[in-house]
This record gives sequence, C-alpha cells and structure tokens, in this order.
Amino acid sequence: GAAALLSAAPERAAAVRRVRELFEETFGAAPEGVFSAPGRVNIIGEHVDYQDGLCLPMAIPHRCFVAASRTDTGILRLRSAQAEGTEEIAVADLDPSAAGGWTAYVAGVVWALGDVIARTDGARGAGLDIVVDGYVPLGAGLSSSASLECAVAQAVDSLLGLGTTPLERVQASIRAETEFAGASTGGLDQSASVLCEEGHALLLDCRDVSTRPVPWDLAGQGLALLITDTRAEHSHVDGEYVARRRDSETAARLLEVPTLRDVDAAGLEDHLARIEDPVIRRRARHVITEIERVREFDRVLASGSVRENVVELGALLNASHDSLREDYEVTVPQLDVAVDAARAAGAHGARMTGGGFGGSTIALVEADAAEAVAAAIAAAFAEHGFTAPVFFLALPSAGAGIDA
Ligand code: GAF
Repeated sequence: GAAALLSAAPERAAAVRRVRELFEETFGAAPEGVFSAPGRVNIIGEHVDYQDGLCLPMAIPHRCFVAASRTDTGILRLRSAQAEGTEEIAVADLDPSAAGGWTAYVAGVVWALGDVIARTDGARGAGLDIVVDGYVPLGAGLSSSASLECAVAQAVDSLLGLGTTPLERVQASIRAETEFAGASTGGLDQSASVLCEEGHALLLDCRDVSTRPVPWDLAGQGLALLITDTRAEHSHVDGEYVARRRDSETAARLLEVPTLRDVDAAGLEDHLARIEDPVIRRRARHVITEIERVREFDRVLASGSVRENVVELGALLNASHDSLREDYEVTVPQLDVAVDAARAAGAHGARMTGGGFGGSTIALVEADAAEAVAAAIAAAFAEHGFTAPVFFLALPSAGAGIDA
C-alpha cells in the first residue's frame, strides 16, 4: 500500500549498538564512546549562506554514528560500515593535498583541530581508532558529509578533552570540508548538524553564525514535511556550485557591497538595474529575494502557528523554488517534477532543498495526505522514466551529541 512508500530512519539505540559491534569486531575492544550528528533539510534560505544570508535548516532523524577510542600511537585507524578495509594515517602527516574519499572528512576534522590539540595537555601525540556508520543517504543533498564531520568533531573533542565550544566544532567541520576535502561550500550544513535542536528549526545568520531556535512542531498540528530524495545523478555539481558562488560575488562587486546581504530588498529593481549582464542580474535577484523570504517566513512563524499560516508559508516555499529554478538555475528536471507533482497533489508548498543539481525536495503537506502526495510524485517519476524516488518524513531532530 501507499504507507510502504515512506521509509523510516533507523532507531537510534539500534544504530548505536550496530556501530559499537563493528568497532569491537574491528579493534577487538569496546569503544570508549559513541557520538552522532544528523543530516539536515533546509526549510528555506537556499544558496545564500556564502553571501552572509539567513537560512532556516532543521536536523533530520538520519544521523552518522561514530564509535571511537583514544590511543597513544599518534595514528588514526579508520573504518566505515559503508566502505571496505581499514585505513591508517599518522596525525603528524595530515595534509590536505593528500586527501581523498570518505577518510578526508574524518582526517580533515582532526587536522582542523590541530591547533587546539597542540595546546591541550595530554592530547598531543594521541591517536584515535574510529568506526563510522552513516544513515544519511549519500548524494541526496541531505548533508551526509557534514553529519560525518560533525560526529567526528564531537568524538575528537570528547575523547581528547579539548573543551571546544559547539561553534568551534562547526568551524572545524567547515574547514575539514572546504580546506581539507576541497569542497567550497558555505557553512549551512555544518552549522545545522551541530546547532539544531529537537522539535525546532534553526534560524541561522551566516554573517556571524548567530542562531535562534524556532519552534517547528508540525506533527502536533496535523502537518508533515515530506522529503523526496529524487535519486537524480549529480553531474558537474562542483563546477556549477562554484560558478554560482562566483556569479553572486560578481553581483556583489558590481553593486559595490561586501556581500548581497548588504543590499536593501526594498529598492531591489533600482539596484538590479545597475547590473548589465542579465544572468548576473538574475543571480543577484535570487540571493536578495531569498534572504527576504527567510525574514518573511520567520515573521510569519512568529505571528502564529504553522497551521494558522500554512497558506502563506507554503507560498514562500513555492516562491523559493521558482526563484532557484528561474533565476539561480540550480534545479534539474527531477527536482521540478517532484515539486510540481507535490503541488498538484495538494501540498501547501514545495521546493528543492540543499545545493540542487539533483538531491532532494521538501513538501509541506497535511499529515494524512503525505502518503498520497508521495504516491503522486512516484507516479510522475514513473511517467517521466526517472529512477524511483525515496520518501521520508522530516521530523525536527537533535544536533550532534554524545550517545554513549
Ligand atoms: C550545499 C552547501 F554545502 C551549503 O553550504 C549551501 O550553500 C547549500 O548547498 C545551498 O543553500 O548544501
């Protein structure tokens, strides 16, 4: 039946047991600790984090689990439940230019925390045995890499007694991604994975990484957020992402502001008229209007419940997607078909989430209609000959933490 369409995140206690067992099997002793961090969906505020914008992510129930023990070998011994074999890297030899594969995200975090490790008594010269087990679907635009980095940051902090703040763990995870693994992303994903709180979305100001939890109790209001992993292949993703970033920087330069956050949306048309190139003008319009949509979404949420404002909030989600499709041009047919099918099936609003060029969509739906909307999306995908999508319900979950 339709209920079978919605897949569930694994139970957290069972996942902790599984990663502990794999650790014992690999290293012959129980781990000192188990740590985890979630993937995320961004509710609104897309492709604005690298322009000092505002985002509204929430953590999803799918997490990456890390079982780990400290050693005195100075060596990282790394194993993943999602890969073959055990890899060894000397902490002293960590070097961004040698990075590759999933281990780069782990090694990158240890590398980024190098200064803190060096000045922490008893942490210098330590090694770590680490087993990772991720449940955030890979390549689905749900931040599987951030979940890995942030779980490792939590593990390293705890086991080596570094005493870092959550914000320092966010920064170390961002540096692992951008400087060590070499993906020039904007920080939204790591901020969400560390700082989100259960039952809440997180209003994130990327200018100073200040945050405010925003109540987001859809289930209590008979509503749900349906995630569709479109399974669309990411082709040339990195190049396109970097190109959009560059376009937005060009726009800021032409408007003579440090970032597009500094443009007042009130005089938008006058500002845009100063940009001659129609492509750069559209890119600027997306970023500036998207930041304004986050402000508006937050204002609406502050004025009453999601239920009371569901039409207006849905309209903002729709406007966000349309801007990403028309002005920022980061959607692909699978994202547009999933969004169109969700809207046609009665969703209050729907949009792509994450970086685009494949990945996932979200739809704000009546809880008792989630399965029917999923069925409608699945039918539209079959009609277009697309790979069958995967569906989840996005319950607002907790950020990174210590499990055991
Ligand atoms: C990806 C990036 F990693 C984020 O930094 C952000 O730019 C997002 O795309 C778009 O909002 O997830």
